[in-house]
Amino acid sequence: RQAAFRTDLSSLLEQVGTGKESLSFMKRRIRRLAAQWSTAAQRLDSKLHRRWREQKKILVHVGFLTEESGDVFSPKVLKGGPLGEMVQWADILTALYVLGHNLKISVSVKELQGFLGVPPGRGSCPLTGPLPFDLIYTDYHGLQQMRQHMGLSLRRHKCHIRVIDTFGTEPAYNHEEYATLHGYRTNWGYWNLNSRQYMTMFPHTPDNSFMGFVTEELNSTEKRSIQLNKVRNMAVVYGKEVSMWKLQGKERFLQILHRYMEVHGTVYYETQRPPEVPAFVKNHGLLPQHELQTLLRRAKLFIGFGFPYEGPAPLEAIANGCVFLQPKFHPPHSSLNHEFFRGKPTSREVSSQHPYAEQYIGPPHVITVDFNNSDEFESSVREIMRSQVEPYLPYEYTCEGMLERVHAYIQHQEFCIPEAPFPPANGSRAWQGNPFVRLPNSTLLGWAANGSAPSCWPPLSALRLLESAEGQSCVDACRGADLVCEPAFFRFVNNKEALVRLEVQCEAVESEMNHIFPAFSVQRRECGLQKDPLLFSCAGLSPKYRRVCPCRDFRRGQVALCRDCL
Ligand code: U2F
Repeated sequence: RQAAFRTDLSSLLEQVGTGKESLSFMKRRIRRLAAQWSTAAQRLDSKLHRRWREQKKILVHVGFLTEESGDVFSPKVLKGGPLGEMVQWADILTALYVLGHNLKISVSVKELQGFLGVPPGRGSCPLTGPLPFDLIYTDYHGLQQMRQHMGLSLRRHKCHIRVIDTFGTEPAYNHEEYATLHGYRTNWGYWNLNSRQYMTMFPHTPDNSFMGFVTEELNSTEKRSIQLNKVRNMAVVYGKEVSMWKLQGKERFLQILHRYMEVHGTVYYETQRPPEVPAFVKNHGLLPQHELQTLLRRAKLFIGFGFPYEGPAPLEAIANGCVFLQPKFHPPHSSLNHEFFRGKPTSREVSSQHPYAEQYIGPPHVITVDFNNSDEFESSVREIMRSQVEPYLPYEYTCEGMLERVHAYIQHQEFCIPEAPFPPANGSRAWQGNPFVRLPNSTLLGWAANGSAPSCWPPLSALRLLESAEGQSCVDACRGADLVCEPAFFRFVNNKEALVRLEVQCEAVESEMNHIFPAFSVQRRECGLQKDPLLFSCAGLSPKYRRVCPCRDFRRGQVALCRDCL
């Protein structure tokens, strides 16, 4: 069946259900953004030239909202607790629905069992028949619940699963045996999925797929009126919960800020003003999303104190014409040195409160400074007050951008058919000679487009082969060449021909289970190829090795997609 774009969200709203504050928050958001989604659907439809798209049967099981997982989030919705996850799930549901798929939504184990056709009361009874869905979107809690209630059959069906995973899971943590043997085992990882089945909130490591969420977009009239109504000396502090105001040394820079600006906050409180919030701060209490937007439209500056990490609010502030001022982390925060990231299945180093804002947006919208340096802090505040900054929203965070990306994933990502090893064992015609060619930019090697290139998504024409420096990951090596690492291409560069083309001297070529491979050591003339495709990792790095990196081009403002990816 063909999927047809939907612009009326009323039946989605009915499907979302009631009885939890989190669901009410999600429904308010869906309603508020309905008009934007509808315009985006029409635009994407014509961009794709009304192309035929297959309608998929999709189950969305939101594990963290189930009673069985403890549902710690719902009671905190009106009390300053995390809303980022709710924002993202609301947007995922809307995107799938607007794209025209056949959707079932579950927020309890009972509903999950009902949809999967597992008889109630026979919790561990495996699902025997075929899976009644093409795709299941869930989270780590949901995966656990499916393991309990689908039993052995989970293994058979897991290629249909997509795991919404805010901070991401790196391949070394996902591979059960490897994680156990090499100290990467955490409470979350080790599901042996294809790492691209994990879908993140921001484009962290490209080993995972970037799902994202949306931010409200302004039309030109709104943008003009914002420019007219900006209050030059108005700052809003990022942090809706008191604990976010406990940053060490905060008094000092709040005082500096207060010397220049009127400081506003949206901190939740019950009866009394929290002592952590200085008296000069105009605290509005926790605001509904649309009122926060109104506040941000007047403000000039949105300032972070270092927590929460990587939330949606800075994008909303920047989209409403604020400058986001945030602390640089030196050394970077990670699962090795910070409580919040401890036990998360990633080694990613977080260089500031919001690395996406820092790396993908940057000045003049985002200013990242060392908050311990009072002079630098003060001059940034002064500079921001003088600057003229337009509202800005990266395309990938617009409704159209999210629809485009999710559409591409649904139509092209395929994890159920095993990817054939490459080069093929029997030396087929596709593999004659060395398929790598030098591209005009002399450091780049690409794949010779000779018509017999194996089929793949992203298309192989996007492949660019690079080597990293010692101690550098492929994430950084590709980024340094204005490209992104593409894990789907590892199988095409995990071979001797790629090493030959990179002019590597190998005394021996080992094939090993090691998340650093393919890689080589110049000094020791050792080369290593990857034995287990599950361990292909853009994120992996080692001071001893240079990585062999499969990079690709990307669309400006839509890093998840290459030029020929749509
Ligand atoms: C992030 O979660 P948070 O909920 O702490 O992220 P925020 O950036 O604060 O914003 C979430 C939403 O809260 C809304 C705002 C954002 O869309 O519009 N909001 C509001 O409605 N009223 C207010 O007064 C203030 C904000 C992240 F998303 C999670 O994944 C992490 O778990 C968490 C911890 O790092 O940070």
